[in-house]
Amino acid sequence: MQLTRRTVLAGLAITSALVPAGYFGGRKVHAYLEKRDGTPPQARVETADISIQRLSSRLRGIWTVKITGDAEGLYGLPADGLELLLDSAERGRALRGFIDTPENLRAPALPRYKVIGDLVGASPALIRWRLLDRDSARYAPRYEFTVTLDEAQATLDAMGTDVLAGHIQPVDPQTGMTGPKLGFMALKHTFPKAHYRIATSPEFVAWATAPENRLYHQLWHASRDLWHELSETRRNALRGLGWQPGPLGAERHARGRNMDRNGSGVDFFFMHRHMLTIARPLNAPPAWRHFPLPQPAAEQDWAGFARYFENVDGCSVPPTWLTPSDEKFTEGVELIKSPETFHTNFQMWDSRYRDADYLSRVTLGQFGTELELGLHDWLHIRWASIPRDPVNGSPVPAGREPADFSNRWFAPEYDCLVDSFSSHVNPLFWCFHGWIDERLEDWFDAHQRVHPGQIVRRRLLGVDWFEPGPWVEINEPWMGPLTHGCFSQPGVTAIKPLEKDIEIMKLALEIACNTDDELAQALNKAPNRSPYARNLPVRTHVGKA
Ligand SMILES: [Cu+2]
Repeated sequence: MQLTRRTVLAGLAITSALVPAGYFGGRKVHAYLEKRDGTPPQARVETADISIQRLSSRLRGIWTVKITGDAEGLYGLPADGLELLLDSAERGRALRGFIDTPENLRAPALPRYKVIGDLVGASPALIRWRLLDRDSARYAPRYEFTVTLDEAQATLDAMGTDVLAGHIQPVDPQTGMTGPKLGFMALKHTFPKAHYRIATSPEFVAWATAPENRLYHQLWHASRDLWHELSETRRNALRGLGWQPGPLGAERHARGRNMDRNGSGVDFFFMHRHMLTIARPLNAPPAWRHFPLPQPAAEQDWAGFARYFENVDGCSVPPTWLTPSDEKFTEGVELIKSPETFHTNFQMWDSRYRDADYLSRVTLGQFGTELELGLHDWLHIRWASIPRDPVNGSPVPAGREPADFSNRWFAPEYDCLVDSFSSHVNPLFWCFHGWIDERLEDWFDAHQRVHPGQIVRRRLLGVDWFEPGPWVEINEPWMGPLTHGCFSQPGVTAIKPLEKDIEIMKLALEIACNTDDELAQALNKAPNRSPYARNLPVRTHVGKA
């Protein structure tokens, strides 16, 4: 038959293909086909929504497994002491991992069972995955898991440890049929804080945790962080105690309008360099060369994944946490801790703040302010663990109230990085403040290269420093009132007795932090949120791409 336009159209009409096409038109055909059973929708890039991302972050890590029932244990593995690694990419919808003995999970050879599952439609009430058997012919499924992430158990446990409970069904590798159910439980390993991994000397701990040094560090930051929000009455009260940030009447706020033009960035660099000159002889942990990399994927490097979640070198990013009273804080912490932010921001800053081209264009004050309010705040948050009551270990997601000076917060265990009362007790503080301090030398070198001699070195209060000039805005960096004694610096009369100095600092903190001023309330909707958490990122892509 000759194919003419008429015969083709007639043929199409008979097979009915033309009827819906003509009837619905282009877009309607598409909708029609999508609705037809059995016709899969076109593939799209889809990212995990926020509930899946939060489920993933609870699943990710190392678990100890217990299997009960007729056949104890998994075929080919010992009955007791098995571990489960669970992993899911940041906005991924797949679940991967392994089950094997703790030794095999840390060895180069592929572990026996691989976890494979997806999180589409998953919730804490229902998570499913299969185990693929390395020793089977085609990496066939050998077990099917149906589990629940036990919310009640996690809430009951003071440490908030997650528990997975449910059942396993063995799959016959020959027939694909399932066998009788076995019971399954898994307990998540708690994340060991840096404090357990990075040794510090008793002298360092004694100095860092001394009440006067905790209060000094908190008040030094609070005064300059909150100054721009305080009423004149409160400012005068702080002036009366000598705790205004800078010279009387010419105070230098660190946040708020024009903070990059008042030289407060110089204060930031100098005070922390001064702290480092005290802490280094006490063997404070050394500076990071680079910011530590995010976790490796379990599927690619299971041993590295296990090392990361055991926090072997103390530098792993601790898990994020939910703060029910402050959703913006929850979201900001999640984003700052994410692997993507490491690549979009932290590694970019690591380059920019060593780049002579950038450094030679900025004054010390501009550089200090940019670094303090950006990278520095985010370093404190990225490497922070959920704040806990140091006496009973229970989580305090929103953190210590800034003017709560109950005894328990003075315990050495309280080293929360998002609270300036405790951050310098944490070993990681010295790793990243050491990194920040070394950028000052890069800044000096950059200026020497481009306009030699314009920055002149000097010693100030026992610290290697710089003369004021075209690139250094401030002659006398602010260290607190002369009467305080600033971290026991020599040559300054400290308030005696020490108890009086401590009480003055507590009073000054109450004035600065316990504010009911309308302006402060309006500017800061979560009044107790740490100043380190003032500039929080927000999620730009919610749920589906
Ligand atoms: Cu500090």
